[in-house]
Amino acid sequence: MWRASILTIFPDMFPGPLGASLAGKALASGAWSLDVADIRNFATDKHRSVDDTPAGGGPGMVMKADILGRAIDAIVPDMAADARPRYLLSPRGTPLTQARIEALTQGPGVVLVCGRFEGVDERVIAARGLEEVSIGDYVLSGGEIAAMALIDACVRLLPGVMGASASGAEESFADGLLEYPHYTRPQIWEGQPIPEILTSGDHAKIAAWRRAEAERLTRERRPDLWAAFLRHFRNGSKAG
Ligand code: 6GU
Repeated sequence: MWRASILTIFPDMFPGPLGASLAGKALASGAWSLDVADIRNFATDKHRSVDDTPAGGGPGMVMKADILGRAIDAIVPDMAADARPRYLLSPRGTPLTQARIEALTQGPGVVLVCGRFEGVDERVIAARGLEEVSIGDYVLSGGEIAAMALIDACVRLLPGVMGASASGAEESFADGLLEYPHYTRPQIWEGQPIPEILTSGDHAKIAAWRRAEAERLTRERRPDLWAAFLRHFRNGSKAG
């Protein structure tokens, strides 16, 4: 079973939204499993402190290598036997993409360390092989919400979770484009009709219209994706 292990100083935040909706149903039905460890349980002083002032001075606090190291060792007792990648959620990380999410769902799961404070002692990141990943170019107060976003993106791709809605194939990013616009009844809403072509019954024309709209939206909203699309899917080795 696909297993997500979370290390956090806010264990009460989980499962949170992952206990509801699609991910929650999949969790209840055994499509994936979640375990959450409280990093504070691995502190040794009477105040159970997990952070300390930064070496060299400066603002904020740094998560201690000894405490986090022990927490990781408890959750992953045999690193050689546990093939799950170990991620540190951090705005400093490399960006999470749909391709990375898809690759993760092909494996046995993931270990997620939620950073807090100004950062995590660099030595434990290196010694426990933590790969830093980010969910976007903005700063969250901690990695917990980012961890939930990562897990949600993975779980919906697990076998059986999306069921009949064989979506995957047509959604945003699947072919490097944003999704085309959607419409449903009523036929006219606030004076605006559904685009005529969608009610024409001509499936080839509908597919061509959707493709053109997906390309237009990608060009207008995401010039970065559009450039990558032109490189990969037109001039590159992959087929269109
Ligand atoms: Cl993964 N963590 C935090 N704390 N902030 C973020 C982030 C992660 N991704 C974007 N901002």
